[in-house]
Amino acid sequence: MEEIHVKLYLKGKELVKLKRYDEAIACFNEAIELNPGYKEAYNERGNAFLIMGKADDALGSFNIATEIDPKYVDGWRNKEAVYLLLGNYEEVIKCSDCILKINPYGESVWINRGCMMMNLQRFNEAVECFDKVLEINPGSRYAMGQKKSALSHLVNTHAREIRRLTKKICLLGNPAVGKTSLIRRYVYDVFDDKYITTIGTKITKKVLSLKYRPPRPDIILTLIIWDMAGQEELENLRSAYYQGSDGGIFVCDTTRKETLYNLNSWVNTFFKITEKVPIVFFGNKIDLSIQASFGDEELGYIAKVAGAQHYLTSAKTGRNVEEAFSVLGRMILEQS
Ligand SMILES: Nc1nc2c(ncn2[C@@H]2O[C@H](COP(=O)(O)OP(=O)(O)O)[C@@H](O)[C@H]2O)c(=O)[nH]1
Ligand SMILES: [Mg+2]
Repeated sequence: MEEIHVKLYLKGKELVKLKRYDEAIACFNEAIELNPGYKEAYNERGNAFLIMGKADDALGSFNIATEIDPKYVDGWRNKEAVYLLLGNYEEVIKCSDCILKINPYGESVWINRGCMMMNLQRFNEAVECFDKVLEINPGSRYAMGQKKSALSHLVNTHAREIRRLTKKICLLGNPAVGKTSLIRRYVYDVFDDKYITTIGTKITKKVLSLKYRPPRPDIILTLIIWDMAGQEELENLRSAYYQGSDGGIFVCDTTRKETLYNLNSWVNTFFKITEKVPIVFFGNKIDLSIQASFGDEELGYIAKVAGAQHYLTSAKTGRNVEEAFSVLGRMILEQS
């Protein structure tokens, strides 16, 4: 016979699957009332809050879970994910420290920590992390590549003045316009798959090296690209997702006119959360020109009204993808 609090916990998990988050949270609350030390219930309640976009409440739940059991790795992982979502990278590192205290041989934890150090431009520490990975798994090509890249950053710093910047951009637009495909086309360096399941968001990075004529220093720009994993419809999640963005890419599908007309409403909700940051419009799937329902002129008009540049792109053939992303990168730099 399962105890009542366990039953409530399992029911809560089922309700989360059905996207009935409020009811799920009520179940977890009841389970916690019956068993105040129920760390798993706190953890799942945190996940439910997170899916609803309530990052602070989620953090509160995960905090209690790790207070109940400081060796509760799932709780630390989720806390790490919230901080990543909020862009608080220092706290992300603190969480990974705690996870590594519990399990010093977690290869993926060291990899993530190394990537985070790269983003914070703490290249010495990044090298240490990738060395750890190589200690655990001497054959890791990924770690070898990352270590080499961290070392080259260290060497280059001494050779010539370089500015390093990290900027966050979001891709927005109706479901199925090609946001995920565009990112995949543009970025090969998958930053961290782990976070998809927890927060419905995928984060990838692309490092751009921009050369300028001296005395202007060259710039190494790390774009952290945020992609919603099919959660576009979740209003609450969006504000957490948009927070702290330095630029936005608004994507429509040239074979579906309604996706063009929706661009403005995506821009409006975005600018409610962020400051006025640079934006670019992509008219994607241009390879399907036979099925096109609008073209450059219409996209150009709507972009102009919003004060954005525009590109016709194809994630399938790669047409204009690199250029369009780079233009946004340069626009962000002009502003910083
Ligand atoms: N022909 C063509 N298909 C595309 C292009 N970009 C995306 N797709 C397809 O459109 C569908 C939705 O793409 P996805 O990237 O998941 O869209 P998202 O929901 O905006 O992230 C998938 O079947 C893709 O293969 C493109 O440029 N050309
Ligand atoms: Mg997608």
